[in-house]
Amino acid sequence: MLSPRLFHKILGVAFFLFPCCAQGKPAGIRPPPGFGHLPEDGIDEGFIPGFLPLVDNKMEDVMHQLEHRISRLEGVLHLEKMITTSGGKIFATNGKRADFRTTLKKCKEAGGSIATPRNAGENDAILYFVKSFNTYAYLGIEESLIPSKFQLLDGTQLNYTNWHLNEPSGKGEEECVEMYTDGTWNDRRCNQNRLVVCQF
Ligand code: MAN
Ligand code: CA
Repeated sequence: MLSPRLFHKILGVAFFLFPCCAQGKPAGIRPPPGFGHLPEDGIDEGFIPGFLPLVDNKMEDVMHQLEHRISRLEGVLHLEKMITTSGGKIFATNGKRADFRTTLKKCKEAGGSIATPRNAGENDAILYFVKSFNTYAYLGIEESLIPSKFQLLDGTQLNYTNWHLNEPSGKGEEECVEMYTDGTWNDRRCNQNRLVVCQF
């Protein structure tokens, strides 16, 4: 999983390389006094024609270096089966088990949320971890106030489901949802230890 430390390291590098952005100012390097042109109001803002392309090239260089570094880090995380992607989402696991509440907390602490499949592709991405760790995983889905009616954690309706045959079966007794090793879902009590899978 992309740990907060790693994330902060990447941010740290970015802010180190772009100190201007860390202070919320637009990127740019001011040329020395006397080299600027005069804008409409006649006040010298210190612009040198032909200077910005140099800055742009440097920026592009730095961006490529960052992209290359991030893609190598992603390579390591893929190799270790800690991340996988689907669409724009990154799914990640720390390979550990936790109950539902602890999983929510762990994912939030890492800057993400519990894995919530919104389509078959995302379901497969989560299934990849469930299979490789041979451990069921809780999903970001819960029973609503209406027994056997499940919803996303923000209360919105499910547009995609993959229930196992004859599930959900708990009728108010099983408020969480776990993914089986075939990718199908079962409603289940929230106190089991399941693989922690987050999305970012
Ligand atoms: C157990 C639990 C239930 C599940 C049934 C299926 O009792 O995992 O959630 O519905 O098995 O037989
Ligand atoms: Ca069930």
